[in-house]
Amino acid sequence: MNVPVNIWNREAECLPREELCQLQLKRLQQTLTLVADKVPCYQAKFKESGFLPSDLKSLEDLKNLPFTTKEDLRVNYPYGMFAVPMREVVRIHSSSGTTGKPTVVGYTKDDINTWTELVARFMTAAGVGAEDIVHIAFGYGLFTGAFGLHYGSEAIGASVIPISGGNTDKQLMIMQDYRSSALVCTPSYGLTLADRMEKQGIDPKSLALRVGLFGAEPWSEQMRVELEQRLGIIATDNYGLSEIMGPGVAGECFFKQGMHFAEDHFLAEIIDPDSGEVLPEGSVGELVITSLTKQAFPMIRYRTRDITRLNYDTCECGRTLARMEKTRGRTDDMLIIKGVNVFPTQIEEVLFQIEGCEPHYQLIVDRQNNMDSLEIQVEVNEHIFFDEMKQQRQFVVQAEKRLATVLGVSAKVKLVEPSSITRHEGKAVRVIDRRQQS
Ligand code: DLL
Repeated sequence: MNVPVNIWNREAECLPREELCQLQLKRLQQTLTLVADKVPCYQAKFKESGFLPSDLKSLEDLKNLPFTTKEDLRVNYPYGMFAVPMREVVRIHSSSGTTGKPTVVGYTKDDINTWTELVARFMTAAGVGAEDIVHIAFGYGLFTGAFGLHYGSEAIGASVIPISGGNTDKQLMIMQDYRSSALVCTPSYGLTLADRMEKQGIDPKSLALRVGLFGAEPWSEQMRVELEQRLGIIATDNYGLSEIMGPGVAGECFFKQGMHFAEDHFLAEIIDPDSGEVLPEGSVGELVITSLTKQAFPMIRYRTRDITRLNYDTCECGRTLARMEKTRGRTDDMLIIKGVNVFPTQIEEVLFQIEGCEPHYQLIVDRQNNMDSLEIQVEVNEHIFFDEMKQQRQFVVQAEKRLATVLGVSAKVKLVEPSSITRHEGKAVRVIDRRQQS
């Protein structure tokens, strides 16, 4: 592809690997010294493992350090893992888990500056620039999505529309009238916007929209195609998590060949989620992240639970930073149905390939008589839903057959009326697991 390559911070994003590793080692030593000095949780962990920050001589030595988990954050709720006094903290965010207390994270002024820089990087990589009008449809609040993208947009000089989440009709009115050119939201909300546009007879070509920056939840390549076609945009993926910073940890450039990981600020490892062993380069496994420059809330070997793979080849765009493959989902979202591991994104990929299937689905997992069952509720277009029983039956048989081949486990497909599955403004809720309730 012959396209102009815009790079926000060429020096940092195109560093030769050797220099990058040297920088990582220096920053890692600084971070370890900081947490050993200031954070009781790490003092205890290091003591237990007999580790001193001065023991770290190379990046490989990191594997000798214990992991940090969400449980550590819960135990130290709310501010126990902060490495600076509260007077230096200028912002607090938190991530709402499905159970228990949220995790609380803090930022110093410098942390906010780093965050801004890293979001500006991936937005530039996706092709957003000063002339863009960025429509931020993430909810502003404790969730990091909206603020992160907001700072990044302002840094690159784009015009921000901080519309926040919800009120889909108003979103569309503003998108039309204010000429929004870059859309920021979850991919599932992107589809909700596309649905509503179709219902209202809005032609995507009549809009100024040209690029989408989607993140905060897993989505398949098929979903990308759907978003690109129905919104008339290029759809890019970006990844992050509040415990590490929020958005800006990794993001795709317009070549869409994996998300460039901000390796000068975060060190990535891929581990076997069961044994905790570091896996060789190119393996699929759980992503573990160590922050290298964070001041208020440094994280050492944080287990993200996200399953992915890293590619260290230089990208066509010239960036040398490793690229993170689209995550297949979190280890805790992975369903184990009759002993077979299934990610919702695998199901999504199959469904989207079937004609007449709407991109809205929900998975209901249950257990009866000690037997797991998986029901997939799928919205189909009106033509199929109100069609003869025979044709509906054919659709179901075809879907069940394809799913059984791809997943290796049988699932029951249930067709549901268009628009009947609850839409969420933020992250989609794909799975209802009734096994925990029984
Ligand atoms: O979702 C941060 C974010 C906001 C990222 C906006 C990108 C855009 P949390 O609410 O803490 O933070 O959720 C983090 O969401 O561990 C992943 O499981 C999932 N996730 C985030 N981005 C992606 C993505 C924000 N692009 C958790 N693909 C992470 C798949 C994602 N999963």
